[in-house]
Amino acid sequence: MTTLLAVGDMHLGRPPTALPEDLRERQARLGPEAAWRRVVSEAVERQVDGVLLAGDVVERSRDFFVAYGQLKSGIEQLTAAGIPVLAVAGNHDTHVLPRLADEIDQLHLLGRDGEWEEARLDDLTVLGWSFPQPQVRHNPLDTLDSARRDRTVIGLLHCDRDQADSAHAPVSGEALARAPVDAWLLGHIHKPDRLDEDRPIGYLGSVTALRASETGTRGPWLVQVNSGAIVADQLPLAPLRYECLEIDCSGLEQPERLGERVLAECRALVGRLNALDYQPEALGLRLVLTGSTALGSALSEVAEELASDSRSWEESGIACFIQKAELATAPAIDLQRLARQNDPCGLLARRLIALKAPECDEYRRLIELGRRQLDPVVRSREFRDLDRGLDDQDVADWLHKAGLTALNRLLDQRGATK
Ligand SMILES: [Mn+2]
Repeated sequence: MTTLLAVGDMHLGRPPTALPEDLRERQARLGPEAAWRRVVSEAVERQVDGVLLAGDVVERSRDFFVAYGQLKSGIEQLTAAGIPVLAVAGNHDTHVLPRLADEIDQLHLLGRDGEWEEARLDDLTVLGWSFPQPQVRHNPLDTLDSARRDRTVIGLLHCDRDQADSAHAPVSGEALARAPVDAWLLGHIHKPDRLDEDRPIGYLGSVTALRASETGTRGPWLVQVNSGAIVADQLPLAPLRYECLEIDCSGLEQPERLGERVLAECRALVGRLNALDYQPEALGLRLVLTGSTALGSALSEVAEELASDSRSWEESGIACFIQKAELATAPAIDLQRLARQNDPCGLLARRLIALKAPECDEYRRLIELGRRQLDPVVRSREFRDLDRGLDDQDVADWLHKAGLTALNRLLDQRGATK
């Protein structure tokens, strides 16, 4: 059996964002560098046959020295344990990764200058391609020799899947499936795929949360190849984790009691995390307040207060903090009854009802209008590197949340009977 540890977007040099003040001084233990240290120890402990890095290993060229120090010490430990390291360059580290590979002998860069390259690793062939310049508008698979290889082939590639207009090596899922490769381990998109098929093809994801929106399990993947059968499992090694936590506020009598509710939910979540083999050092909570409640804006004030508190608390060894709190409660009102009113509240109520009914014309109209507003935001420069693309459900959810907030405020202002 051959075992590999495959690492997605690491972005050495990028500080983790959205940390509360008191955790900022522990940044070095929560960012990509700490994730890399965990990856290295894990690889050594498991005595894997190789470590693969799927590009965007380094955030940007000016992180040359810091990345050099961090990569070198990890790679030295791996080399001492007899573990080779293979990497491809992505759009972030197009220039810096080859320079680092020139300085660090044991870092083997695959596919320099955009030429596909094969390397032998134990019983496997690893096939890789590196970004020759930060923007690549053609599909790198166009130049891949389609002949079948003798050994099991693992493809290592940084690319943008199913985004034909992308400047970051656009590749179709179909082309990946057609290639003479038994598993594709991809970098670029920070959200990991499931990789649970017989022939795993997909994104490894960021190795630790770099932004608060990168919720859920993050970490390297343990890839085991046994006479041609490939199994990939994600190891939740990330030192920093974000989770969405839904808090049902129905039945909450006073807004001040929200804190207790949050603590109870957080404790349950930490309990689940503690049952895993690895624990994060810090856990950022993105609260979503749901349920129906008559507390309205009083609840929203308390939620804002919780979110603006820039301190963390300790729960079973994990530093927990609230990164944001979003109000998605339904007013404790009868939407159907309100919808019969001939005023702004009635109009909002009718639209909220329509947003839950995809089969009606009004739903289509609202989605169309919403999309016109939201699409430019999603495509804007700031967000373009995130997982983009809005489906109808996303648009409906955004509109529904916004509509509910507006309705809550309106009813509050009027002191209307709810
Ligand atoms: Mn990238």
